[in-house]
Amino acid sequence: MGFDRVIRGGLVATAADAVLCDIGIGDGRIAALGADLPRGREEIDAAGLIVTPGGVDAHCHLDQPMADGSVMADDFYTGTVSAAFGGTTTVIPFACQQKGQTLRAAVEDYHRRAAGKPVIDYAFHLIVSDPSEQVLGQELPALIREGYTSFKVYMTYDDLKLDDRQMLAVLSLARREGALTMIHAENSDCIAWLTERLEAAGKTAPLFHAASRPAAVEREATHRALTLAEIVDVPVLIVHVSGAEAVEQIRLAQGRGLRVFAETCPQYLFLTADDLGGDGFAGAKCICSPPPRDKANQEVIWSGLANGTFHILSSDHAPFRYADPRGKMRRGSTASFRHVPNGIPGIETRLPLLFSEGVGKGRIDLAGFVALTATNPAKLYGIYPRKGTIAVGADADLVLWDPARAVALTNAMLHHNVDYTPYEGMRLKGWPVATLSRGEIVCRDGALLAQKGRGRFLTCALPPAAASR
Ligand code: DUC
Ligand code: ZN
Ligand code: ZN
Repeated sequence: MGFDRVIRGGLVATAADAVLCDIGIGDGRIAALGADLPRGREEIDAAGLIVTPGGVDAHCHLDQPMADGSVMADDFYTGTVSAAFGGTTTVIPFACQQKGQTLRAAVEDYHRRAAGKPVIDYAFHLIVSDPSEQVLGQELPALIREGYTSFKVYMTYDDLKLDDRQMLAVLSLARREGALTMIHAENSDCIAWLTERLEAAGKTAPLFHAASRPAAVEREATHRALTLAEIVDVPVLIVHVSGAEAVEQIRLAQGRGLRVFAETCPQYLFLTADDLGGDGFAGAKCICSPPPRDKANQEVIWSGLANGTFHILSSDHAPFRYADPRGKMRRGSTASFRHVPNGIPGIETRLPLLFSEGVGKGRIDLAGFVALTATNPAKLYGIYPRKGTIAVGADADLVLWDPARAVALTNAMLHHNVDYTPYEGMRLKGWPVATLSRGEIVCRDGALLAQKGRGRFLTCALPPAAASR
């Protein structure tokens, strides 16, 4: 029995090593790895290219209903097409419970939103915003057992936040059920107080978003989140860590032997708070939370990627159009930063940015790149080894990189439905030239070859890292 496809002669990179070899693909899976494999029905010449596992973007927001009336620009079609062009083959967005809504209704609604649209495979995290007795006693345990094994909780945002007591209740359920809790760590009351003072002083421009959420706000909440997790004795993952002060808390806890996982995002490597101060309202394009910090903090984040503090790098793609009454300009171009939807697009640029500026500039090695962007997220969220690696039996989710391709990033070349990229004009070296999902070529040399809706929903196993001791 021959192979459906053979990828021939690429440098095949995993989180462990990189080897020049062929990849034989059959029935959507990797069937063989080795030198001089027999010819396949189709041959892909990968000489001079690097082959990595398809990226797993374990923190992105697609078509998520928003309580403030803003509307995300990307649905499960545009978002996954954009992801695929950027070398990502699995996305894990969030089924978000609105307060008063059952978790089950949130999940069902999110499946309806996804139906018939994704071009790559996808799983769901949950967002628990209303941990009622019914949710904690019945819905959440049932959903975890059905394969929704990770959920995010917020310490800020009025429509989503939990208080410490609710956090403890949710964390102890995670411990009992073996689920992984992702925590957005910012101190809500401090943000509200600072925002009021800034607005009273007329400081409402986008730049002041950063001043309303200084590093201390993130540091305190990170410390508190880790303390709550320690009290319950449960592993947690701190999401979108922005800088040195939160990193210090995480390293302290890790050094004390607590099982603390951490995620960061490209915006904390490539943007600073100054980017929120662009002409007029333009800084709104870079409003996200936590906000980008400064160059010194960027260096600390780079070190954390290299030294193992961080386990995953996700996009936190939260797509709002800029010149749009449903997006960043929801309340016009003179609105207070408080009314600007939080989030920036980045589902397509996540991997190219880290490949070029991380691997290309020697800040991380190729194995580290694969670990941070594919293998670790797959392991942390219970879809490994089907996803996140190149091994016999794994899904043939693969990316072919041309390490020599020079690209000047423009929004026009991206495939999301957002009218800007915060990285406009950046010069990168290295680009994904083909992406395969379950052995099918989804995109190649700028052309989309996938059928809408071909992506499959993945249930997640209990994450081994979240198992209680
Ligand atoms: N912050 C979040 O917590 N979620 C989406 C985007 C953002 O900036
Ligand atoms: Zn968040
Ligand atoms: Zn997010």
